Amino acid sequence: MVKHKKLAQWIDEMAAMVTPDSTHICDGSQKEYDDMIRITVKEGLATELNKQKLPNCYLFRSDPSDVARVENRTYIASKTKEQAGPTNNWIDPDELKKTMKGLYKGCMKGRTMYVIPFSMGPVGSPISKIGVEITDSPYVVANMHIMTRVGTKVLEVLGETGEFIPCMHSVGKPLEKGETDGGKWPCAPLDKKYISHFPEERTIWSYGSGYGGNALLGKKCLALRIATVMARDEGWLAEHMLILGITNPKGEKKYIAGAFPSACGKTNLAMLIPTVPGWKVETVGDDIAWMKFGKDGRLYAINPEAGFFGVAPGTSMQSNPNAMKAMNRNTIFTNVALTGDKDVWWEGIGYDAPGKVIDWNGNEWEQGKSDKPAAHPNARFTAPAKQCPAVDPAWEDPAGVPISAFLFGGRRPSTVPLVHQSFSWNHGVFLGSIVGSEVTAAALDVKAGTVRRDPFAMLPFCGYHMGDYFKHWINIGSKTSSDKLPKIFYVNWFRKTADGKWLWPGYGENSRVLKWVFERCNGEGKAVETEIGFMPTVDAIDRTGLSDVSEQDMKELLTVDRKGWLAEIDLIKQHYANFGDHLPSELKAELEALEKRLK
Ligand code: OXD
Ligand code: MN
Repeated sequence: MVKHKKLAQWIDEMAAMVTPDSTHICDGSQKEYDDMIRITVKEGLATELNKQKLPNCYLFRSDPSDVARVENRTYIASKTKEQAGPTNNWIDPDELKKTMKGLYKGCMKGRTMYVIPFSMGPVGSPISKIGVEITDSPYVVANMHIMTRVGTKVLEVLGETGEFIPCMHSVGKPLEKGETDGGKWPCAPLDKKYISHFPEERTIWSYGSGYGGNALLGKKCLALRIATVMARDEGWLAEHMLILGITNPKGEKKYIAGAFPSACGKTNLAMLIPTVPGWKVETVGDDIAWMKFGKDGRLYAINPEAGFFGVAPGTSMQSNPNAMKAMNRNTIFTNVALTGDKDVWWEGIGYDAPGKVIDWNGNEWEQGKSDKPAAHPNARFTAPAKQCPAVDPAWEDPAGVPISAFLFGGRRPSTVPLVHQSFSWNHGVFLGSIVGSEVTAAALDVKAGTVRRDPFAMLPFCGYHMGDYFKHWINIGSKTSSDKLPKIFYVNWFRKTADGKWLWPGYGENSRVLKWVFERCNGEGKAVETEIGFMPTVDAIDRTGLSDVSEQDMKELLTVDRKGWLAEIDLIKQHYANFGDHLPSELKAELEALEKRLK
C-alpha cells in the first residue's frame, strides 16, 4: 500500500496510460532481486555464470541496437529552447508529452509494471533525493537494486508528503496475449526512443531503450540532468565526477573530485592503487558527485549512487584490480563474451580468450579469426560499491567528504600538458569549460576518434543552458572564501609523441600526479608560473621507481606547447561562440587574458 497520496495518484495515472497486466511495488529485498533474475533467466534474457568463479553473477545480452546512451534521442524539454541551450536537444514539452503519451498508451500490455522507490544518496541524508521509477523491465529493477538504495525504507522516509522525482520508463515492447520475449531483449526502434527530461516539473520520461543511462533513470537522468537544475536553483553542484580519498605516508588525508568525459578512465582513477610508496587511494564514487557547502564553508561531496556501472573492456587485474575484485560476485554483466566454462571475457581483460567463446551477439567467436570484438566496447558490469576492496570508510557518510581539489581532463594526444593548476577559481572554471576529449564508445551516436568539446564532462548531462551552468560555477566561487574552495587542476594522462606513442604510463602511476596535487593543496609542491597556469617543475613529480619515463619525456609532458595553445584559442573561441550572451563575462576575460599571455 502506498500511503503517499501524490505518489499513489501518479502510479494510477501511469498505469491507466500503459495498462500493465499487474503492478508490483518494489520492497528492495534480496528475494525481490532474486525474483527479477529468475524471471529474466526463465525468459532466456540472462545466463547464470560459473557459480564457483562468479557466484550470483549473470550475463545479459542486449539488442544490437540498444547498447549505449542515445544522445540524439535525449531531450531537455524546458519551457523554451533557449533555457535548454545550444548543447541540448529540445522539443516543446507539450508536444513531446503528446508524442510520448501516444507511445506509452498500452505499452506495458502483457507485462508487469514495477514501481521502484529509490534514494540517490544514503537513505535519509539531507543531501539525498528520492526518485520513483516505474518500469516494465526486470533487468532495470535488478540494476537499480545495485546502483541505488531501493524499496520500503525509501517509502518510509518519503512518508505521506515527501518530495519525489517521478521517473517513467518503458522498454516500449508490449506483448500480445500468450507472447513472450523468447530470449530477445525488448526495446523499440531508434526513431521511437525518447529519453526526456522536463526540468520545470522535475520529471523524467524514458521510452524504448532498456540500456544503462537510458533506462536506469537514477543515474544520468536524475543525478545529473535533473539534479543540475535543482543544484542551480538551490546553490549546490551536481557533477559528472569521481570522488577519491588520498592519504600520504604521514596519514594525512584529502578528498579529490574529478570530471572526465565518459570512458576516460574515471573508474580506474577512482580505484587507483598508487605506485608511489606509502600512499593510499580509497574510492567514494566513480561517476557522480553531489556537493554542498558545509557549515565550515568547504564543499562536501556525496556519491549519490550505491554501485558501479563500469565499462568492462580494458578492465583487468593490471589496469584496475579493485574493480575486478568488486565484480567477482553479485554482479550483472551486459554484452561481455561468455567462455566455455561460463566465465566472462572481454578485450583488454589481460589474457587471451580461452578457446571458443560466445560473443556479445550470441555467436561463436575465436580470437584472431574475427575483426569484430567479442565484447561490445561499451559492455558493462553492474557491481555493488561496497564490494570494492578500496571503498572509502566514509563513502556512505550522509554529511559527505570535504573536497580539497577538482581535476578536469580528457583524452588529449597533444597540446595539453600532464598537469597544470589554475591561477584562481575563475581560471579553474575556464579550464572546466574547455575540457575536450577524443571520443570513444560510451554514446552510440558520436563518431569515435574525433575530439569533442565536453565542458566539465557535462556535455550530455547538463539539464539547462551550458552558459548559465558556467555562470553557476562562477557564482559558487563567490559563496565562500577562496582558501576554502577546492584548488583546480587540469590533467592529461593521454599525451602521445608525434609518432603516436604514449608519453605517460597512466593507471597507478597517475598517483605521482595526485601526490603533486596533494602537495599543492598544502601550499607545497614545486611549481612554475606559465602562460597557461602553474606547472610542476620536472623534478616536482616524484619519479622514484618509474623507469619508463625519461627526463626528456617528462620535459615534453610539462612544457607549454605555445603553438598548440594558440591553435586551441581559436577552437575555444568557436566553442564559446555557441553560448552567445549566456557566456559569462568572467570566462571571456579569462580567454582574453590567456591569449595575451601566449602572444
Ligand atoms: C557513463 C557515461 O555510463 O558517462 O557513466 O556514459
Ligand atoms: Mn559517466
